[in-house]
Amino acid sequence: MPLDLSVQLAPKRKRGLLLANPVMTASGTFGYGTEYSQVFDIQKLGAIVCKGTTLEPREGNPQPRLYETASGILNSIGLQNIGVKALIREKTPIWASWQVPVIVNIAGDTVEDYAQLAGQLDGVTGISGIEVNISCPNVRTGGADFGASPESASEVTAAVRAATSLPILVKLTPNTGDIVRVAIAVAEAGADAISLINSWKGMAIDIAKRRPVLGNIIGGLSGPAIKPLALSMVYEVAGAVDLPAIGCGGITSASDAIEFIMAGASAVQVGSASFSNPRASLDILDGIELFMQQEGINKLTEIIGTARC
Ligand code: RRO
Repeated sequence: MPLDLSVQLAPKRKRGLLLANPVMTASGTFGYGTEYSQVFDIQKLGAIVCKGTTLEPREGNPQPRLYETASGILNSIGLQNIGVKALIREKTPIWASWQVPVIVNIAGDTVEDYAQLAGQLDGVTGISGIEVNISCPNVRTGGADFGASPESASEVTAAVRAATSLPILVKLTPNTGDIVRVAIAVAEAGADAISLINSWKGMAIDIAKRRPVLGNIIGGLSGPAIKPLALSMVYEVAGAVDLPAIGCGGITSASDAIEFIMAGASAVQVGSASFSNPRASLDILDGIELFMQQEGINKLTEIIGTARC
């Protein structure tokens, strides 16, 4: 019997967001998908989430913007992106010919920015969903500020909900007092699924220069260093909210991905791992299939949340 790895990420929406498998790429680590299509067959993935997109193009933060840490990576890209108009003009016609669904990650300075972005993307062929980024640690205005409180997270989600009929994922920040309360607020405001987590605030200092390493001083930490932290947040959020959770944070192997799924995630996003192994997402998918074969599991949904106590 062929394995069924499919997952539904927007069960409450008419059009839904059905993925052939649970392996997605994390925003900001996979460009627009086109870059990696030269490297492996990206059509096999569950979904691709593109780089955070703003109303206007952005050049990003001063260099250096990346720094490797123990089991992790600090970034302060600062939302460098081509802007929504170029994205619609140049990228969506390519995505429209793909089998793999593409989800557009959006970020704004104001609630109105998010609503405008969602409105412009609504109905564009080649876009299967929107991921609302209320968790970028590297911008002066907006970003993680919106994800820090249930009230502002709810306001952004409601504005996006009102502006589009596309499925909405909301990506949460760990840099908040109570991520569960934020998750409940965005669920009530109309999110279809919750992605968690974005990077943790972090920094490094060059002791010879006696200066911060990153041009922006503080950045976001991702990679294996944050995996146990992300996993516990996914466990808690999945237990508190009746929406699909999408686990993200240091997933490098199939067993990492399966841990998140057993904690309650319906899907996973592979981020930093693609930097050291561009095929990491596909390797993880292959590993999940192998695990299912070895364990006699026919449907991936059978193992979602099975480690919950
Ligand atoms: O561009 C970035 O610096 C960035 C973004 Br938008 C984000 O959501 N998460 C992150 O770690 N970096």
